[in-house]
Amino acid sequence: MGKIRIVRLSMERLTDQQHRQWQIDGYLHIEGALNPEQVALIIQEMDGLRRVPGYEPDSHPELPIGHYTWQDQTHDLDPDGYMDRRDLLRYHQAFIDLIDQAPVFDYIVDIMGTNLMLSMTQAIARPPTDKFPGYTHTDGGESLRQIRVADSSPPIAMKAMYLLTDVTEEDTGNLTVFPGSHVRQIPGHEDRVMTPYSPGAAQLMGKAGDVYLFPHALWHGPARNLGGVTRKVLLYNYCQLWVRSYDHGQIPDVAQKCSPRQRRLLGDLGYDFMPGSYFYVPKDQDEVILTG
Ligand SMILES: O=C(O)CCC(=O)C(=O)O
Repeated sequence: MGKIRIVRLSMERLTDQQHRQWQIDGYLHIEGALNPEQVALIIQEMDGLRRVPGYEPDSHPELPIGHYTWQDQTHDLDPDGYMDRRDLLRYHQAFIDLIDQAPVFDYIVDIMGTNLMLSMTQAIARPPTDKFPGYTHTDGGESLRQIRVADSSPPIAMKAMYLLTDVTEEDTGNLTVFPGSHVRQIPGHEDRVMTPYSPGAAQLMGKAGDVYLFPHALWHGPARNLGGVTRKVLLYNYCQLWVRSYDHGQIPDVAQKCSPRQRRLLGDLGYDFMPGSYFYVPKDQDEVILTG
């Protein structure tokens, strides 16, 4: 127990001011989370995904909304074209490393507690176009539009959005958020289509290597990109361990290449699944998460 406390002290914590901002606004902007070399490597690997098979959006009428199916390649092979690829870990160690990279993962543990898992990875490129109007939503489908935990509670699920390109002006594909909407529902949202231009929206700015943290219950989404540069981001989502991944039904094979902490974050509890497995967390949960 003493050892765990010492290690926990060596993990970074949010400042009191950041905690307050998380509670009140429902998002945090951490500058310089990735260094330029990491950003360059990730962009190179992301661009390379266009020519290899993977999970891409599929709007087949028989599939429920928001599903991705295994496809031969990305529809747009231009490195500056549109891309939306899920389940990234299989492609490169750089994507695995991001699962629990300090200090972002430390902050996520500070927010979520230690009983957490990784629920999704995604790479999105949004090229400049006047055809895409942007959109606004909560994550977690219908569910986290209805459930908003108290501001003093860890979220049920949250995400880290890593900027891989600079977004320093409005309408360049900015993440747009509705501050406070994670704890106070937006009145009348059922009767109108929320957009990045609805009253209360804030377009965030940032630099390549920065990360935004926000819970699934916060209304958010991409603004238009009317700039001159394709905006590229990675998304890493985390949920409470009793929830589940929405990239995998089972522990993915890539877990064999992962550290014990990364495997735990992929849902490997250290024993074969049996009914009740995710009800109480494994006895070594704190140790595995806090010691890496
Ligand atoms: O910014 C994007 O391209 C999509 C981000 C988003 O809507 C999300 O993270 O759910």
